[in-house]
Amino acid sequence: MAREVSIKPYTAPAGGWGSAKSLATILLREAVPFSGPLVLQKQNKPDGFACVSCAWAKPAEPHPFEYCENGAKATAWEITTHRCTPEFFASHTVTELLDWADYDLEQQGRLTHPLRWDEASDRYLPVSWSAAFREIGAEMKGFDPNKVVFYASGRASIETSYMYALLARLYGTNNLPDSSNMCHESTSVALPESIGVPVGTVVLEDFEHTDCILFFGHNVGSNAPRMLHQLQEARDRDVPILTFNPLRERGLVAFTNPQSPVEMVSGYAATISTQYHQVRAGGDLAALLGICKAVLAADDDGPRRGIVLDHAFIAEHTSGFDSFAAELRTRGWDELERESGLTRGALEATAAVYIRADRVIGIYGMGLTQHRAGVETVQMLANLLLMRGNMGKLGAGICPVRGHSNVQGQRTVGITEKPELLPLDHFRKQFSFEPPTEKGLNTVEACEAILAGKISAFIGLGGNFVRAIPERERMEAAWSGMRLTVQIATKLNRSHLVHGKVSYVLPCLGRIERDVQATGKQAVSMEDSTGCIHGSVGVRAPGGRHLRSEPWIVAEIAKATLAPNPAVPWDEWVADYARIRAAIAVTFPEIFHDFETRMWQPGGFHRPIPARSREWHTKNKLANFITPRGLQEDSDMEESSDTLRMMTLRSNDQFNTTVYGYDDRFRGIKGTRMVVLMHRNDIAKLSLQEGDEVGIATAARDFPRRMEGFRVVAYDIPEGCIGTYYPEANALIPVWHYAERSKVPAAKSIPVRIHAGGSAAKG
Ligand SMILES: Nc1nc2c(c(=O)[nH]1)N[C@H]1C(S)=C(S)[C@@H](COP(=O)(O)OP(=O)(O)OC[C@H]3O[C@@H](n4cnc5c(=O)[nH]c(N)nc54)[C@H](O)[C@@H]3O)O[C@H]1N2
Ligand SMILES: Nc1nc2c(c(=O)[nH]1)N[C@H]1C(S)=C(S)[C@@H](COP(=O)(O)OP(=O)(O)OC[C@H]3O[C@@H](n4cnc5c(=O)[nH]c(N)nc54)[C@H](O)[C@@H]3O)O[C@H]1N2
Ligand SMILES: [Mo]
Repeated sequence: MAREVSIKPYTAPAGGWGSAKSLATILLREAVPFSGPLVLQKQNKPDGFACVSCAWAKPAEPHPFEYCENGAKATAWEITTHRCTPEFFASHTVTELLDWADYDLEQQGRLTHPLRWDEASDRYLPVSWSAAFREIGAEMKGFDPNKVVFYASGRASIETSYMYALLARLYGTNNLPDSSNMCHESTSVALPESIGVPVGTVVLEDFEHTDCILFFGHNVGSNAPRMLHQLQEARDRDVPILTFNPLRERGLVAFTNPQSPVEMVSGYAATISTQYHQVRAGGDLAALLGICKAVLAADDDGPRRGIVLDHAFIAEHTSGFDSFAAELRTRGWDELERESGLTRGALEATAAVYIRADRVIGIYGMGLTQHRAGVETVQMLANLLLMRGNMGKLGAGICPVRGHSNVQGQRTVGITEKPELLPLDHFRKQFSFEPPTEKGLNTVEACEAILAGKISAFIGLGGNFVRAIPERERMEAAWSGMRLTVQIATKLNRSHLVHGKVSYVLPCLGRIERDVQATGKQAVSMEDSTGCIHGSVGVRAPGGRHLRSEPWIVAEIAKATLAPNPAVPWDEWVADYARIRAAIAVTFPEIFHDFETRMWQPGGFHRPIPARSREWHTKNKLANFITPRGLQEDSDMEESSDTLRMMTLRSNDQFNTTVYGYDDRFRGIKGTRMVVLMHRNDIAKLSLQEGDEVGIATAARDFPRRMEGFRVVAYDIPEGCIGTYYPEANALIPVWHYAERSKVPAAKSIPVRIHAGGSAAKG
């Protein structure tokens, strides 16, 4: 399909009329009938469904339209009237579909039938549910449990996730990688050491009391737009927002609330960021260290000597301050300026605002976690907050912005490769079995094991694994070495087409659809980015009569695979999801006691976060200042004067690997995703022109990967940094290029070289 490409700067605010128009386009594209908007009114409401897009918190008293442009797009994507039927599969071989773009695959609409790959015709053919489970069970019985991978993408409910994790453990493995291994695992490793919790400490109420917000590496306007309401309200109270992002993201510059008629008509736009620092990709560790250094210097000397730091808090609640302070004093500004790409003056300006505020929130996203030093960088943000006691008080704290709508909840109820995080004793007692204690594979380790030919089967609870991970070509080639692949999904994607010798695609209900089981209509639950757990009920008729709920599919795989265990009542659980919740409450009583009633409280209920009340569940029972070993990024690759640091980004028109369309409105890019955002000086240095097509090659020894067909776009981005879109550019990331301590692929700084004269590639 030829698309018109247009690239020009976008100057309108985030939200506003652009948002309204974009939504109308998608409703039309998904052929969602007039009732679509009625469905949207139930989005994020106490009696409705939790949005299937991002994990941002839902207020107890929702706005009449508690959804954003991108949440509405995600809804339209799920309730689409397009269907991907057996007729479609009859007319295309799998090999043929491998040439299709991600957009075109998902645009076929909802999967309608369980499918089995037929080797003779190279097609997916419909299969009955019972035959599918019989065959999957027979295959599964023959494998070594540690050679099976149970992947989960962060969308499935708490109930499904609990069952899925239990299935893997009853089967005998902790191989439970999930999308958070590519996302906030850096947070889950960093924060337990710093403050004794694996999740953020901030809840919505804190936004009403904060007097300063630090905002690192998250594109709120596209990826958690409902948070713009909290940011706008804070700005109405004159709260400064200090932003660190290599790109000037529209949503962080200005916002018009599309649900405010006055703002829409008057063209009013709130200024979001009061300081905007275009930090170098991967430069946040140095930037944060510089801010900490300036805060310490203000306490050492000057008019506020001795009163800048919260000395009482540091003495009573923390450990490691002295060696941290010594480190700050040793670091030279030259080094910090070079690594962060920011001036000492800029970092001191942030410190000056920070020290005037009493209640500070630090927010961050993938710009911090997807780096070699992702864990250390998150810990440095915690250090900065701890210096002035900005933990465990109203209006202050740390706020990782989680990705998928239930990714945090999945980890809470057992989807993790790390058995030490679980109450194994409870599992033993509750289900009379010995849970495996050997650490399982996370996402990167699963990739390595698949590449090494060590994995027999891959089960996917949602997601699009081969598109989301690094090093696509090599991974895809290794994939077919697996004996069995099973994908539980709503729409066709590439991970279904690159398949094992025996392969099934099992179509499931989405969260927006009514789920009726033996005892009637069922509800499910999710945990949002602020540790708040709430119910969700589907409101729409199922997209097809062969679709089944995720709990049912998981239970059927379990029954077909495992020896019967009367302590695990799969059928009773499926008949009434309240029984799954009752089991969850037995396994995790501190978090889920009275689950059934509390999930329907307005706004849901909060899991306990001890750091909120200055209880530190760390090894030494104190909050810890953690000093990083070094400031350099990417010691694993060839960074030199002729390399550029590539960040892989999301557009405003995608949800992860789901491409809704080819426009990135806020960045002024229309009709293509094969672009490379570059500073003008870098374009000139390489004797290129805007609009040229170039190739990009990874700068790593023994990794001769080059991709062609990127169109040069001059952009407001620091010199030496470039931006491309995820997932297109994933082929350029080596599997071994990850955050050292969390194994999150370092997708935000890949050293690369640009070559002129690439030929056109598919967009
Ligand atoms: N509509 C929509 N919503 C989504 C998603 C989606 O794809 N579409 N995905 C969901 C998921 S799973 C997740 S994890 C989140 C992702 O949401 P984000 O955390 O926003 O992730 P990205 O879009 O990858 O972009 C990260 C931002 O970090 C900036 N950045 C890149 N490198 C650096 C750096 O080195 N330092 C700093 N300070 N900034 C940097 C980029 O310019 C960009 O603005 O959103 C969730 N919500
Ligand atoms: N280079 C680079 N790579 C990245 C990132 C990056 O920023 N840069 N980001 C990383 C991050 S943060 C994440 S979270 C991962 C995302 O990785 P994944 O979570 O694996 O990928 P998604 O694109 O979210 O998965 C989309 C598919 O999920 C299925 N699906 C949708 N809804 C449902 C449902 O309700 N049930 C079921 N069973 N299936 C459903 C559909 O079939 C759809 O095609 O990618 C990571 N990869
Ligand atoms: Mo994510």
